[in-house]
Amino acid sequence: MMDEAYRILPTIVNPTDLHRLSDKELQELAVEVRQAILDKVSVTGGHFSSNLGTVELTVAMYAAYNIPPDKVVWDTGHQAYPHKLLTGRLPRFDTLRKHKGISGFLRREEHELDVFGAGHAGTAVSAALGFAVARDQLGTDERVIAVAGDASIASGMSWEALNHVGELQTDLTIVLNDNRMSIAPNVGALKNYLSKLRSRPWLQRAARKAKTAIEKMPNPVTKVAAGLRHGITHYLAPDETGTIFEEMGLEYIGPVDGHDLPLLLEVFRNVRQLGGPVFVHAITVKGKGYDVAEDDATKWHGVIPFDLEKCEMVKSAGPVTYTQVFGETAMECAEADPKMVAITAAMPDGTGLVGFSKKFPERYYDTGIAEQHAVTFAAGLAAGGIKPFCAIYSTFLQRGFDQVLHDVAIQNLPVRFFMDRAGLVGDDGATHHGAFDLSYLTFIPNMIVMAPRDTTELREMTLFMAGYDRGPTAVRYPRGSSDERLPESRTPIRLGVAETLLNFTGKGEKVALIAIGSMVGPAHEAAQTLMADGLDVALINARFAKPIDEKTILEIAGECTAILTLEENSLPGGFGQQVQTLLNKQGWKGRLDLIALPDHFVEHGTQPILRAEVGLDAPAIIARAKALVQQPR
Ligand SMILES: Cc1ncc(C[n+]2csc(CCOP(=O)(O)OP(=O)(O)O)c2C)c(N)n1
Repeated sequence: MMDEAYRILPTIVNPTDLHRLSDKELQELAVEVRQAILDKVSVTGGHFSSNLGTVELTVAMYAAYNIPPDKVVWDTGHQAYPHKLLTGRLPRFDTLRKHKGISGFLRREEHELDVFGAGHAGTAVSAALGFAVARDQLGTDERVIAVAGDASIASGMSWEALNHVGELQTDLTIVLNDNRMSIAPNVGALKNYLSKLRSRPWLQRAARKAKTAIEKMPNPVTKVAAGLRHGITHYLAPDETGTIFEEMGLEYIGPVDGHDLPLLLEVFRNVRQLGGPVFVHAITVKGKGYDVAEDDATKWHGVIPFDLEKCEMVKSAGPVTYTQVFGETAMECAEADPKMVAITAAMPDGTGLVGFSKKFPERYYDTGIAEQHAVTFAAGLAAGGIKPFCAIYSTFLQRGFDQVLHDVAIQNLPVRFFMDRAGLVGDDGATHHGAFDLSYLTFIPNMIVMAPRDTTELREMTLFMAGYDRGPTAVRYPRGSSDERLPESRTPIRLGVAETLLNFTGKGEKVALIAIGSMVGPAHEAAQTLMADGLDVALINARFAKPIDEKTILEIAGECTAILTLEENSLPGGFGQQVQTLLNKQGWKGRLDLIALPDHFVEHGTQPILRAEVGLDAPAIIARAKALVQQPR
């Protein structure tokens, strides 16, 4: 549908524009918002099923509240496309997740009503409480809402925040968007508890009854508020014990049908009047309104462009991915060793562990969005004599940094970390790039840190890690597949030993490329041009970021006066700086250039665009190498 075909949505620039609409027009608007998500995301790709589930919630909140100054903090932000559409971004929606286009998440730089950016889950309640307390400190009176999903609310941070909310008792509304799904089906005891709450009488029925009672009251505003506070919530289930949220000092309202717009409008208009912390439990359907997405919300969580009419998303087979190779090798390791177990933190599909979960269900653990727990759980398993494979994306392991250091490394426990999505991930942008793991892991004593040059090497490194029991090990690998142009000749993985892919030939000015992981491919490509242009190029595949192969590096340094290091990790604390320290220590007098990610947050865009933008592709390497050899010695 062309943008002109929407009647109301193009007239909405700010949420306050919703105030001039009748409830019937708001219904129509919700239909248009859902249609816009279908129309736009089927063309751009992006997060899909979560957004279809938040349409009515968003329309109702934005109609009932006064935004701005009222504030809504969205957890993670992958379900906030309705928010984007109701804040004037329909004309830019075709640029969703494209380079220089609008982000797939909330970003403060993008819009003033993206009041708090995110991408990692579990931050909304903390941030919203911060806004609420800032309001109290400053003496203003706006309302603050946090919207969190049922998987995000189970994360440790959310519970730390709820604990604090219950203590502070300030005015804050937490909306639980409960669709029973994480990316995969949700897990954990809290999920079971939420199911119990869902089985209570739904607010819809009670509200109608309460409404009749409230309507008889003389002062509508205060009485309705009072009615909700002391009527509906207790009216709902007078015989039942309080929910855990009530026990923690929050007013629990729900369960409420998160797609019943008239009811949601009623609820939010009333909740807005309530003081203190309020917890609204909305039941939604992930993928709502698009049958195939309702039926398989995991498949439709994040989509590539697809045929909207045929409901078909055709993923081309493509070369084998790192994720697949890890998944398969993990199963191979489990076959060989009954003590091996695998752990994911809510990412069974993304980490490649679905096959493992089916083949070895009793040796597979999904902790939910709980990276900190996942790491210390793995440490406990290792201390208890089990061999944990802990598969967490590079960006999400940042959450478990202290656990890696304090629980795993100090005790030198043989936990194996598998960090998918290392380097630039593409369309998800700054919150998801795995830009820092080589830095944040290599300065930890006892850690062994590797990066494979291709998928075959990932398999070999995984097998190496399975057999290494003397302490913690980690391997980081990029999103996607490996560079097919690399030579097939292999040397076995040995601790701290690099692989020499190209030796000096003695013809031309010498330059050595020392690359790690995903940069070996582009370095190899660049080397072909540099050699054709008359340079004598050596190429080292470093394999280990810790311990680095000092012997090989010093040998090569002894033969040349120009070295480039290459890594898809930020410069500070990364691989190149370790090489630099080593060469400085040895008093090497040559010319050194470190190619790495820049010291700023890289935005979203495809991986090739971003790699070119930050100078990590072959043309950039060629230019840097030529500039280096032209520098005076
Ligand atoms: C710290 C962290 N770990 C993992 C993820 C990956 N992730 C993105 S969305 C999501 C599921 C969120 O589920 P829920 O909060 O219930 O929201 P829904 O998508 O169901 O609306 C996960 C695991 C993340 N964004 N942040």
